[in-house]
Amino acid sequence: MNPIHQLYIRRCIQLAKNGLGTTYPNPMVGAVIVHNQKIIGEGWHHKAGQPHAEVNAIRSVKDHSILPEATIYVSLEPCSHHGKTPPCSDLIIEKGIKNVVIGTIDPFSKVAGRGIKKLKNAGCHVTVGVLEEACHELNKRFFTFHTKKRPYIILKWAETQDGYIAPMNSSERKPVWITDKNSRQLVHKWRTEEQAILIGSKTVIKDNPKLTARDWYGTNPLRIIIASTDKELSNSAVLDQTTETIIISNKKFQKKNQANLIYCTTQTDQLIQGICDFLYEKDIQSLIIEGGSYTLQQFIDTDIWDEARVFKGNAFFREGVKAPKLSTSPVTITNIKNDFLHIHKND
Ligand code: AOF
Ligand code: ZN
Repeated sequence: MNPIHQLYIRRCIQLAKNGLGTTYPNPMVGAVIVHNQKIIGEGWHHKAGQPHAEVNAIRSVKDHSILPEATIYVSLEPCSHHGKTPPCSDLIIEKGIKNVVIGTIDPFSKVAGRGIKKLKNAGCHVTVGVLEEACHELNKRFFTFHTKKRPYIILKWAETQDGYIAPMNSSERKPVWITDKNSRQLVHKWRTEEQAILIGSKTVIKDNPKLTARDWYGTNPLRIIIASTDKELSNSAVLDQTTETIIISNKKFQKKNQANLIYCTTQTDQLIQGICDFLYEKDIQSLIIEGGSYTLQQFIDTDIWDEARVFKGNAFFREGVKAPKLSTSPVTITNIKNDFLHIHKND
């Protein structure tokens, strides 16, 4: 593969990452415009509803008269449809840009190759599949959502050296910390990167967490709680109505919807699949699950998860709540440098 193409697509990926956590339900996309081996324009997609990466890159070019001799590099196929914004492929054609280099195809059904077709039909020279794997990885949430019709699911927990996530009796309604302050801050950063966060009611009762990203700069994720009754959740921080919260159950609730609070009954006995279907309908593309052990294990046992991030603390509890077990699928551990294991499920 052409190393120059790879260089500029790598730059597109770098630019795209500026949108981590803010582009939902859109993907992160970066674009670079090159003329005579010099970058003359750059852009990325900031937020759904706002201009796409290609538009921002084209707008950043001072002299539009040289665009017909330039090459545009984009990490994702330029769109072909009228969504919240007009089609990028039309703009590329209109500006006379003849060379287009694309990282990967857009899996969104309204695009899915049509952008490439439009460009080719207009006489553009199109190269597709440069650093394809990296471009795919960049938008792992968006790709999983569109191909598997469910959110990208990250499991997160912290366990002691002897494999417990909580001590035997912790009835204080606050968490017993296994990890240090830095890892807690890292988790808050992670919360800003995902669209939603989910826990079971046992964790609400035991730890009374807020599930916000207060130790980091960014947006709080949508809170999702699996519960059976209203009583389980009374006087809980997750009901403070500061952030949108969904209470999800396979039983009927007495309560009516309130501000920032939605009660949802899944129609199915298969709770985990029901949750995924519900989140797909709501356009939620990513979910971080922060416990407890029972809830995490339900996702593992139904084999509906993509990634696990497991902290190992120094403590020994000797007894308590056992940590979940990743038993159903082969996995790859990709990150053992830091203080958490980064585990990816192999499909
Ligand atoms: C691109 N460049 O930077 C992005 C693209 O509602 P809209 O108009 O914002 O369209 C959203 C869809 O456009 C999104 O689902 C994805 O298929 C594509 N995103 N395409 O050419 C971009 N963000
Ligand atoms: Zn577009």
